[in-house]
Amino acid sequence: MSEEQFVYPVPEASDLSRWRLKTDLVGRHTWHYLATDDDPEGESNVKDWPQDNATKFHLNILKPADLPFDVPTEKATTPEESARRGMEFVRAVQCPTSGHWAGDYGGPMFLIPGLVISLYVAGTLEQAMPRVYRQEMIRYLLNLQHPEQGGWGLHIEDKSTMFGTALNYVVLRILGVPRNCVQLARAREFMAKHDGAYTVPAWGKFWLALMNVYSWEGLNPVQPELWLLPYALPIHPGRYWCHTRMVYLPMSYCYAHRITVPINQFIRSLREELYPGTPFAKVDWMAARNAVAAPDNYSPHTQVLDSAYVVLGGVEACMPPFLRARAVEEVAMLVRAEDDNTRGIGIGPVSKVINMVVAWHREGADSEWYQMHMDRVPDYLWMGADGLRMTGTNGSQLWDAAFYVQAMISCGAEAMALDPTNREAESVRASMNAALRFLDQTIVRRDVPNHARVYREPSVGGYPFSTNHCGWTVADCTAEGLRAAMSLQSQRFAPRGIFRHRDHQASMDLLLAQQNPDGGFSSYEPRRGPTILEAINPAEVFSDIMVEYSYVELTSACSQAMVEFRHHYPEYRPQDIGKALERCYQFILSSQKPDGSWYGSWGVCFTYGGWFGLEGLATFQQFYSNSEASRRGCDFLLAHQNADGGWAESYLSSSEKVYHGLERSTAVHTAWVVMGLLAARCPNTDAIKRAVKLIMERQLPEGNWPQESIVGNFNKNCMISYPNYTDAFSLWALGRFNRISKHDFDYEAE
Ligand code: LAN
Repeated sequence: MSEEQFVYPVPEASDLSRWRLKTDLVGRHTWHYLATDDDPEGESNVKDWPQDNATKFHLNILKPADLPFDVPTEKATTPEESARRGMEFVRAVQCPTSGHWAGDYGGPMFLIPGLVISLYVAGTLEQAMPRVYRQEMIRYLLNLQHPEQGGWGLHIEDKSTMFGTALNYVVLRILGVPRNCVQLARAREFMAKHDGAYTVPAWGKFWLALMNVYSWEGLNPVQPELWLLPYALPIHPGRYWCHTRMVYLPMSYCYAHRITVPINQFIRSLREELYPGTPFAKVDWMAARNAVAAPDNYSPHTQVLDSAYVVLGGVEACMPPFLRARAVEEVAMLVRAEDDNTRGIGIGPVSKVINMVVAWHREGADSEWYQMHMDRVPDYLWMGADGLRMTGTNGSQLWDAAFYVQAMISCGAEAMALDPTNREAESVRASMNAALRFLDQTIVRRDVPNHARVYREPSVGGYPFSTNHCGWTVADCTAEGLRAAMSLQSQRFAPRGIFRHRDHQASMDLLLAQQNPDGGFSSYEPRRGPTILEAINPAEVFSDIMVEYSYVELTSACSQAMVEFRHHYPEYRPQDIGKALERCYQFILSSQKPDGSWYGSWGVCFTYGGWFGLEGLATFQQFYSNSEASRRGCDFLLAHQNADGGWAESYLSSSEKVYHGLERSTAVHTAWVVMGLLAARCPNTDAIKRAVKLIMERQLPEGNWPQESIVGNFNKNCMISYPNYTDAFSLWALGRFNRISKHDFDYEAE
């Protein structure tokens, strides 16, 4: 490009002291920028709404003086003291209204584009995101541009990919960054190296088509008629993994209508920018359909998929209009049902924003339906020290709360709360009771209306990953929520009757109904379709997304919940639980790899899987001493212990499915392994002590633990942040270690 180039100044951070994180009773969080006496931009006024510690912490501006305790200058010298300090900090940043712990659930880099493009299409960008938000989003994206490669990846630690680069490029342009700045020139260079944006993967093609900078001709068919097929056919979309079907559902609506924004000067310019060297009019759209840039092509098309697309392409050319019309009505009905059932939140960030386009297209931006969506956009926005991002769900509220609760109980919260001489007793009680109320607000107590008709499972008794208003329940969230609720409710200081016995029993009923025929547990639903459907996985950048699978983590979590439940309710469905447990056991054994490891699908990676595998075996009284599987599981982990005493894994473990250690251990990976080894009653207590020492060394003076490498994963190839893991798991590992070391490592005495 011949234009003069300049470095676009990365926007300065807005005044961080003017941001507020608001949480309501059910744990919904939204970020607000407040006006000051001198500057009316923003809501309310800073004087009327003080900034709390949780907000300050998330913005990285919390000062020692803000904390309700004195920050020590020396590191803790005993694991007991380390745990006490950690708990003190955690209580200080618990959200005051809801009783949960908020956190940045960012990481994926393909979410902002969906949101910004949808809002642009509907003409509501400024309404949804006032100026400061847009500036903060630009800052975030420019902060995350790859320093050498010049683009963006699938997630924050990834190499540059076409998916990340083409889409975030368009976002920056929509947000007002001029084309002739150095940063965008570098992104264009990356795209040019990979044949221009027409090699963007399928979901990218979709977003670019909505923006009128990709031809709908360049997309493989996404036909709504599939929804009219008999459910008995394995290919029926109602059988896909819920996230996949909820994304393809509104996508098929947009495809059927070939929704696109009108062409204007800006779009014309984008068309030039995205396809350097090839004029837009000359792009071969038929060839583009299956063109995917090399760095993106994680799950290449199969022969089966390509052949299916040829057939579907032929069908599309002669689709009878009456059939299309009927299919579109069916799809619109399902989209509306999803929006109503989740109050506009949706199951996830991708389907939410495509549903938003559907609502706008059918009823307009002023409609109550579209405005319900607008109201829920802030639920997905998270303000951090490095700018504003979109999150992977509307938060990880329930999931994190369940871990914090279990961690604190294991650290001896009950004894602390009941000790009249302990100056922290009252604060511990208040914190735990607030968490109990949060769990009570979050359990789902009704099914979705007419659930089978809209391809939903029953939900009563389940816990969602985020909030009750989202309402999609997840098996291991139910398991962890149930464990946390049962143990909190039975703390001697807990208010009685927050949960009824029937609530816990309903959770167990739901779990029992969710076991797969192979004995394992999958994420949201029992598997509905055959795994062979993976042969038509169209997403290119993810794998194993077409149907549910059984996972060792979920199976282990559900087994642990069943064992604890049986302890509280020995009379309730003992036979069913016994049988279910036996099948879990078989699944956990069968999912172990020959080298003794377990692949973790939702955390990075073998340390996560290993923790759940060992913990799962321990629920069946299978330990290092009496179980070959447990022994091999421990030995695998021990063989990867770092010189510094801990463990750390790169995200490459998840995508490449082989162990990729990092030299510098992290507190989270180390804590997972410590818990696994303790559960297995591993006799190598030296290894465990060294690991605990590392966790203690990593603790910050305030009592919390720093963020290290990214530790969450989904669909094998994408990573996601779990900032609350550092404190929750470090504490949990310390708590469990302290109980054992108290007994001089006599595991039996525990
Ligand atoms: C999550 C987050 C939590 C996660 C666990 C509870 C940890 C897991 O044990 C079960 C699966 C679950 C619920 C899960 C499923 C997939 C999610 C929702 C995510 C990883 C968060 C984001 C991701 C979602 C699919 C992201 C949007 C991208 C698409 C490919 C649609």
